[in-house]
Amino acid sequence: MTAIALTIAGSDPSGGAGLQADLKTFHQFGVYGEAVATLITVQNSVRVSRVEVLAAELVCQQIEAVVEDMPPGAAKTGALGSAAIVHAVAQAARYFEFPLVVDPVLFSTQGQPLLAPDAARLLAEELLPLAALVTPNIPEAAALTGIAIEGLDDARRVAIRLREMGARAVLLKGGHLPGDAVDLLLVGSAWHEFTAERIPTPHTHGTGCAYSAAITACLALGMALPEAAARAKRWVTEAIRTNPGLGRGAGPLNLHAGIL
Ligand code: PXL
Repeated sequence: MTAIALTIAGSDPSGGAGLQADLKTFHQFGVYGEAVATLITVQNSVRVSRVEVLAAELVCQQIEAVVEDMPPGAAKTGALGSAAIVHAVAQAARYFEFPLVVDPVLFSTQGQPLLAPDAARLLAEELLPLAALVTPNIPEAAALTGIAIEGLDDARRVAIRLREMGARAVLLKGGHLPGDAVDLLLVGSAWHEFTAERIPTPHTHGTGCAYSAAITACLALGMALPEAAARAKRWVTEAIRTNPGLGRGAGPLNLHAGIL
């Protein structure tokens, strides 16, 4: 049977992040990809110059259209743009019969807001309790919980807090901390740790998108969460290591990297 994965995310016309990165990642894992657009960005590897958020009701209709006809085996959210879209996605997700990965995108790689400030609180309240997995990086986890993260001990406390806020599992990505990129996965009361050496490169545009999309693809293929996350981490590390060096700023990963 064909495995299907759905992304609900923003458009990055440079193809390195957002729904374009998600679709390429699904494809690379041999999974058929569906994409619901939430917002359109104008950006390249140097700057984001415009963000146009779509009407929540248009997002809602897109979700209904694909889910009723070709329901995915797993779905993910990326940039959601507005409180109205967060609410609409949460309303739809109550009826999902497949796991939802929530990548709580707050900012673009260059730091432009991709979610309105009032919407971050709504995301925590309405979407986290529906998430099979939430995948924040350090700044996102700190913003969602209000807890500063200076090292792995803080990170563990924050992961526990995000579970208390309703996510069934938490993958806290430690790439913003100094040293190796250590990611903590908390599933139930079980901890898993994924460590990769830091790769010195400016070309990390869309890393979070590709990582959460790879996990979503693996879930659609029927893998359990720890295996899905471990595989996705190996793949995204290889994708950063072999990045094609495109663009004058923060360029994309190698989304053609082999599955390890
Ligand atoms: O990587 C976060 C992200 C998500 N969605 C869109 C983006 C970015 C980063 O630039 O452009 C559309």
